[in-house]
Amino acid sequence: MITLALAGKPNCGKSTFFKAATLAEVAIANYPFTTIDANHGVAYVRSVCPCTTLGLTCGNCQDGVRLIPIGLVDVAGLVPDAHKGRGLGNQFLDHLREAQAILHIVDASGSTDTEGNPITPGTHDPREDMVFLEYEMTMWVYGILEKHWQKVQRMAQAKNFSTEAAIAEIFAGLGIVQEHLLLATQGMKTELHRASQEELIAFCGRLLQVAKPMIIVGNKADQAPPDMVAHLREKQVIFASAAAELALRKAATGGIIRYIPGDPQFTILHEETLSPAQRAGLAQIRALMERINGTGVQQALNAAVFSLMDMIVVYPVEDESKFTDSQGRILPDAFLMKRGSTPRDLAYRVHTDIGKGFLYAVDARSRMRVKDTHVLKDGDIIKIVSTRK
Ligand SMILES: Nc1nc2c(ncn2[C@@H]2O[C@H](COP(=O)(O)OP(=O)(O)O)[C@@H](O)[C@H]2O)c(=O)[nH]1
Ligand SMILES: [Mg+2]
Repeated sequence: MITLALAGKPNCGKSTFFKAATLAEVAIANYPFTTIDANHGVAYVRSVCPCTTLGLTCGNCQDGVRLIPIGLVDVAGLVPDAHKGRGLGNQFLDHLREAQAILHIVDASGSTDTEGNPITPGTHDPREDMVFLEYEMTMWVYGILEKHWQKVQRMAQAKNFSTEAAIAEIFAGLGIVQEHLLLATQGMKTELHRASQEELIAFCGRLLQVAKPMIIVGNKADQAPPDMVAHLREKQVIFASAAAELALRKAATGGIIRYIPGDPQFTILHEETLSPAQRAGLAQIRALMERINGTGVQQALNAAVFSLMDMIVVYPVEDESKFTDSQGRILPDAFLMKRGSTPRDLAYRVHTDIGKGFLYAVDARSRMRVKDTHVLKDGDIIKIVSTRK
């Protein structure tokens, strides 16, 4: 499963975001418990279910909104010098290992200092936090590399020694592969094993950019001063209010409103049952949603998976005429796959054996066979024909 990490300094709203994102209204069959432990949960990306355009009711979506599970990690707050072991530094960095991409939560209201202590709203510039998080992460990676560096340099004297391969091995636990290293060394003037400390640190920064891509979420948008909003917009920040999303998901679970995560607005179901305080709270949230087009929580999750990681959704089926699995369930699975994936990749994703026995695939919509070099599109419904079951 794809996993995203919520990173940031203390009190920027990571846990609120985590709670909101993992509070599912519907327990989806395979994932009845959305919170695995205090820091690990199941969140969802939102997609359009193909069943509606096929004139079917699949039972796996809510009015055509398909929620596809992803893992979410609420990471310990990061403070300056975490890479030197300050605060919960090590725990922070351990959590990052598990994630393929990062949502950096910043406090867009500017009401917390660098260490996360409350201060007068609007007095801290969250752009500083963006620089500092990148620095801490880079120095952490560099710290790991530095420990092995002398050995790498010694070994580089030998023939046929690949510095890239050695570094890939050092970082294997971080999910860093050779491809990331090739991207990070592109354009380097010096051979990697001869790089200066400065060059190595820069290399570590690039390595992180490719191996752990990041988007910035400007949380507490409900209290963000307009000038800060303008500055953050220039940095492609996605604005959000985790607190608003949490309130809406709770209200939806309680039957007070109709709201599917990611909707630009909500509908009050029983106006007469609301207390004046509830009514005022919902009115504030409504106004915020008009300003930022929703609460931003689902938008951030979707942006991370579909834009940053460039994933698509593919639906494997066994009966291509009925769009079902062998038990008659319509569109039972929705898989997130890297854009550029082929039917053979999908076969392996369903099961290694099915991948090994892959013969060909059928596009369920057109009922046509597709080549195994065919590039899957978002929303494809595919039957795999394999010699193995
Ligand atoms: N105004 C506002 N406050 C928020 C929002 N999200 C979180 N908070 C508050 O920020 C404080 C810290 O939140 P928490 O989730 O514990 O932050 P963490 O330390 O990053 O996990 C709490 O008082 C939250 O209620 C938001 O969207 N708007
Ligand atoms: Mg927290």
